[in-house]
Amino acid sequence: MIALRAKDVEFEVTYINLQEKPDWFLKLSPHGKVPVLVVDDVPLFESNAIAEYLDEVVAPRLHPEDPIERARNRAWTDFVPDFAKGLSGIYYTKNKEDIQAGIDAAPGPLGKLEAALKDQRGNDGPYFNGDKLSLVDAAYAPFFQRFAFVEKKLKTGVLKAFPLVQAWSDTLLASDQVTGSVVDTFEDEFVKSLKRRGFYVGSLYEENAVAAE
Ligand SMILES: N[C@@H](CCC(=O)N[C@@H](CS)C(=O)NCC(=O)O)C(=O)O
Repeated sequence: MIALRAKDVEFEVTYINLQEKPDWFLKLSPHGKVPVLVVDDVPLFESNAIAEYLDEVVAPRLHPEDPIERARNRAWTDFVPDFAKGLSGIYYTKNKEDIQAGIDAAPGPLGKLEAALKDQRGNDGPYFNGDKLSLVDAAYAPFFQRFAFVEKKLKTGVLKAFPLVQAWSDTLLASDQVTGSVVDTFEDEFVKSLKRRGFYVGSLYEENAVAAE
């Protein structure tokens, strides 16, 4: 969605209830996962494959023009699952004690990302490649968004030790292309899913916990 918005493409969105996936969706999505982009009746799946397709067919180019830089951006996009696990390891936990284990593990992937931003990207930001949002930004942004929601409750401060990662996250969270990529109720929906899945952090949103703030 971020890439579509950055390219100003006209598109229609259908949100899927992942608890009750409709049959038509399961026919389109081989792994039963979102996102899926249907182009001329052909379903494309996997975020990165969709983003790469869009970048090939719709201007403006969001990947760097230079093949070496492009390969390095793709390599850092491949790191997203490790990075996402580093952050979600903090809040996808069933009890309070496991949150600490997540906090202890997060500096591993965050440290690698900090080093990439410091030594490898070759610019001062604020986006990964400089002054414009690119596909690597679009790949990381959703995970920074979710972490920012729970961080309001957990207040772990884990990003503070990684100032370049923190600054990158701040930039992405302030970008219209990122904030406009989700429905207005996204935070509420995310919190509902945390509660439904029985994660400890969900309990911090109970009526009393909110009122006690
Ligand atoms: N590697 C896939 C992962 C997609 C994914 O995990 N989607 C989640 C939502 S963020 C999903 O559809 N989960 C539903 C399920 O697994 O049943 C991609 O990047 O597109």
